[in-house]
Amino acid sequence: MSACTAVLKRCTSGGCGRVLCGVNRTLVHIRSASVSEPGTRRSDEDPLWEATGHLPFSKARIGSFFQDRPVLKNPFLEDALLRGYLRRHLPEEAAFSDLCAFGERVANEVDEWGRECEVTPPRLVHFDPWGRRVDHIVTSPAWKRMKDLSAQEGLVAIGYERQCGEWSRVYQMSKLYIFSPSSGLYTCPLAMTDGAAKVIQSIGVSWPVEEAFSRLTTRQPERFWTSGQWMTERQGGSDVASGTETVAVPQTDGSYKLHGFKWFTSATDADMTLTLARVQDRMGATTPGSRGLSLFYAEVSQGEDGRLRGIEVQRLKDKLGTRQMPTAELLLDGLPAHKLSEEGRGVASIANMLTVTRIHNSVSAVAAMRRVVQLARDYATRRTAFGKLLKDHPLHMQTLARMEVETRGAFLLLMDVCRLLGREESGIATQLDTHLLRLLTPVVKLYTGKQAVAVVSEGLESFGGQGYIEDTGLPGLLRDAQVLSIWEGTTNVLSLDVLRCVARSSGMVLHAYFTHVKSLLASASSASSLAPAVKAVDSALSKLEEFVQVAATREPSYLELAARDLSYSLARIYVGALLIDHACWKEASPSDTYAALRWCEQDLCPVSTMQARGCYNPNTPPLDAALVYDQPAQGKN
Ligand code: UCC
Repeated sequence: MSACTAVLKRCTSGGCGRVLCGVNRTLVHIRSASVSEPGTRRSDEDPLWEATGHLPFSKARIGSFFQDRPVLKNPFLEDALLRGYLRRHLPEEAAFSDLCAFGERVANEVDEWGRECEVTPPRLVHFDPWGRRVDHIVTSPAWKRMKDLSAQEGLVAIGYERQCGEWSRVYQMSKLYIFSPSSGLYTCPLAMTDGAAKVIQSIGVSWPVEEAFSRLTTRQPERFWTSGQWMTERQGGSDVASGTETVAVPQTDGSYKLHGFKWFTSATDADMTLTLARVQDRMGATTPGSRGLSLFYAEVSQGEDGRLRGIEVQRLKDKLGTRQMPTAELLLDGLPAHKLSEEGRGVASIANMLTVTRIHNSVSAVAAMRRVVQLARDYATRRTAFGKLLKDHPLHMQTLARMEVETRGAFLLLMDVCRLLGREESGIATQLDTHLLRLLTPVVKLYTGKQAVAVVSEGLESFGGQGYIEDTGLPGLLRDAQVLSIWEGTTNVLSLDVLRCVARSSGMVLHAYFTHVKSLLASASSASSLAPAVKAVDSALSKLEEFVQVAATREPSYLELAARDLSYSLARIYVGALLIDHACWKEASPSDTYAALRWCEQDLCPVSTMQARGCYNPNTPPLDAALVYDQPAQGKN
């Protein structure tokens, strides 16, 4: 007779009454029996029930199988490509061991804090108990710990200490990449902090931002500041030039007071911000458009009454994801500020910040892909279906392998942009490097932002229904990925930025691109195992050159319609060349070659494919619009 049947039998024969009398002992028994860990079997407790004679009338019997959860291991040690890339390029052994130790900390300590940030989101306290307006944004203890950790680990500082010379940005971004999916979105304030430090450095580290720069880049938690980047107003965040209403009123001491309404301010618990505003003249008039915008620095501080100086927090945003982080609507009501740029040079001055935050955005995107792949492959060693582990189902492995290829490609593109940024900041960038950095920054941001959603979504599916369950922590990965194609310029806005930099450089950025891809392919020409990949990239590059030649003779609207496909083509071809290059490295693995071959099987030049189909012809936009606004024909139901 099974233990279960025995219990049932005793219950129906009146034995349950005796259990009721022995309440205390039974409760103790139940509590200790219920703490078994998921995945452990509980058969050893069954004889106990029989021996004590206490019937578990209040104990639901829920079976003995529990699925093991996926386990996060050291994300640095688990990442063969990251380690290979760094072994190939990074000369510093110290950086390598720092990343290894940090990976251990992320897996064993930080990841739990990230979860705590998610389940304890920030809240806004408008009033104190006596009715005074205070506007306090209350964040979780874990969020505050993330700030201290960020300083201690030098997550911003590494980029400015430059201990690894031209590879310092690669080192810094590798650390952020390990941190990002466990950071509870603390990578967002760090992105803006890094961007602000970069802007200050490019303008000149002097009064009134000398102290701020040292705080943004310190490793001392008690001194560390984060920065906001308040660019979006109610008219929107893309067309900054016409959407910015905020005015700057000059003060007699040379400072300004800002008045305006910032509609999306991320990580609003920052200590300072960089923001745009229009300087008012004596008559109260301002200059419209981009030429009227200047860049301002403001500290976020409390007055003696406990209120924020010159700021009212209207409300916190209720968002799909990034819930760990406060995002607020702010009324600037006389916020004291200092002008940092020349008048009318606001957008150009904040562009350095955009470069850095777009790279950070890409770090988060690739890191999300990598994290979901790491968890999915671990889970595949624990989950059995149809008589075998998931890892032994070829179709499941094919799906994970496709995610892996996508992640590898995105990673190499990201690291190449970090390499270029590092070269520029070390003063050794060639003109080709500078052009490439300008062109590839919007490309890496738009491509990885989009791919992160696809890969993370696929990753969730690989957990079956559990991927859809909130307290596994998996759905948050997808929600947080969704913002990455929106923040810091949407896919279309960045595609237009690609066209803008092509036009402003008179095509020089494209010239640099073609030159560099050709040189990568040339050094791979003797690797026979990579021949199909080299051929595919070479042929796609020729098609891209042909497209550019044709497009140059057409109306600007032709290129505008092709902008998105062009950006995708730039990304796919470049990534193909990088994967080939990495696979040619003397210590490369067979998987590096396989990844390159697989990547190059896709359409590497969609802009040429679409051009051949007439997708950018003048008759297309009206047809697109007619399709979107399709109406039933008159007289029909
Ligand atoms: O999303 C937001 C908050 C998110 C929170 C932070 C997350 C960080 C990542 C976290 C990871 C975990 S804030 C809002 C996001 N909004 C944007 O990113 C703006 C999107 N719009 C654009 O990028 C547009 O292209 C604009 C605003 C730049 C276009 O403005 P204009 O005024 O029409 O621009 P112009 O006239 O084309 O350029 C003005 C000057 C030029 O310099 P000069 O005058 O010297 O020729 C341009 O060359 O700015 C220069 N410029 C640039 N330089 C413009 N864009 C760039 C650029 N990307 N790089 C270098």
